[in-house]
Amino acid sequence: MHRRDFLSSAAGAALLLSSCKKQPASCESASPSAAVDQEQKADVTLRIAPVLVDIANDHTISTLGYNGQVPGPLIRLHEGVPAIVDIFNETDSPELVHWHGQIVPTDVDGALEEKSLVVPANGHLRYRLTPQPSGARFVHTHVMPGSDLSRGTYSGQFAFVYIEPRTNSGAYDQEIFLATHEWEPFFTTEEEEEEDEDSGAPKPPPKKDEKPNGWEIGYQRFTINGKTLGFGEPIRVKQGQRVLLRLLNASATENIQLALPGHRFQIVALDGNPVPRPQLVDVLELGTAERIDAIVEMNNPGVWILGTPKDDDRKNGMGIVVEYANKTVAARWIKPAKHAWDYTIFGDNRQVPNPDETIPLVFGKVNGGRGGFNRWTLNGKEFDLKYAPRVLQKGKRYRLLFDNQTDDAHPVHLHRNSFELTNVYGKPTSGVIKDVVLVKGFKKVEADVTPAMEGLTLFHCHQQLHMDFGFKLLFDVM
Ligand SMILES: [Cu+2]
Repeated sequence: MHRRDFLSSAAGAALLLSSCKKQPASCESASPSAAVDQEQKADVTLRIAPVLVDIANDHTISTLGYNGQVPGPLIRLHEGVPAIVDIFNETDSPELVHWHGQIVPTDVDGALEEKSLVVPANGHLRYRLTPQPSGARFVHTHVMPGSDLSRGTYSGQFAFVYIEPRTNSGAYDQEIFLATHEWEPFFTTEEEEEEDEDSGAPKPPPKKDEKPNGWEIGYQRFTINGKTLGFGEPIRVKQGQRVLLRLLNASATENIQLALPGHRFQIVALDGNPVPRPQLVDVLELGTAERIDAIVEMNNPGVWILGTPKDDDRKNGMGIVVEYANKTVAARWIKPAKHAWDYTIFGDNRQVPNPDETIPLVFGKVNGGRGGFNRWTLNGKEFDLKYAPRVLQKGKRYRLLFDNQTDDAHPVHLHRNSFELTNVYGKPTSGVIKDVVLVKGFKKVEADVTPAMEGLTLFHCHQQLHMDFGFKLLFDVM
């Protein structure tokens, strides 16, 4: 055993021992790393290291990734079956590996604010985690890069995690994992236009003494599974097949739409959780870190582009070719009709229980001015570790009232829990279980959460620039 192996596992054990002393009853379920045998073979091994990604014939990206590839390897785990995880950090900076969408103890969740175990620079970390719940999850770095656009979620540190359910679900002929990501980020003062302006409430007039909007992020290259449109293998299908697409928006900052001309998507799960009412849609929308499982019936032979409706972004790579057998024509794109994504069409009309408590969360923005960073506030406050966490009681039902008083869309994420959407833009709903919800400018969403596990729980906007500059809040579940 290397000395630093010993140090990292000793640090983990110490952390767990101290939490065990306080709460002996929860010790067993919350002790993923306490008794990990260092000799046993790991179920998952991640190596964080520099990687070169050929995203086009003539274009290579230099970034950080998992196991020398972007996306990292597909990780398949079984719900409720403990897995030993080995993480090797071959970089000179400490790293955090976050298991997004899983209900796991704080020490392995991979968030600094939750005091999770850190993967030391040029070091190693080993722990055990029990995957839950089943469905499409993912793993990504949780480092806060601030103004350094080479690190955090701007890098290639992301990989699919699929947690196999205890009972199998759904019939399909092919299962395809697709992750979107953008490259070569740069600072710009141009504001991103929203695709479906019709869903936005009228903007209040700007205040007289307000500074102009601060930095936004633009990108030069766009990829699906690390390749620009037309580079790399197409998705090969046969007429009559039912193809299950498991889509992930692995962007640092972009919310995206995707369409496949001549075909419709049957949405079967959002953020890995089956929806009460699967529905057919023409255009998918994915906020940063959102996942969609969609079945496409291949009944329109030809060669098509699955891509973003934004022409510039598609020309710069955001798409992948879908090719029917024995079809060799040029890939076709047809612009889809404008489309407003509506989470509630997948929900049902069940009366949801009244919450034990409601928690208003007002999103605010302080413009940074040209050459400055906008600051983001929750209930008027920028995140600061010095504030005491907001205490929640395990097992109680809380209603989070997201009130977006900014002109930006925010894909907000709650760690170590899933929530149930109960009201979206004024429409009541139920049964849609998610861990990220995209709250558009000047809109309101309500979501209920019943915390399942004790410990610190981070809430934040998943837009990297927003979470880096204030848009975070810490809960503590007792
Ligand atoms: Cu945000």
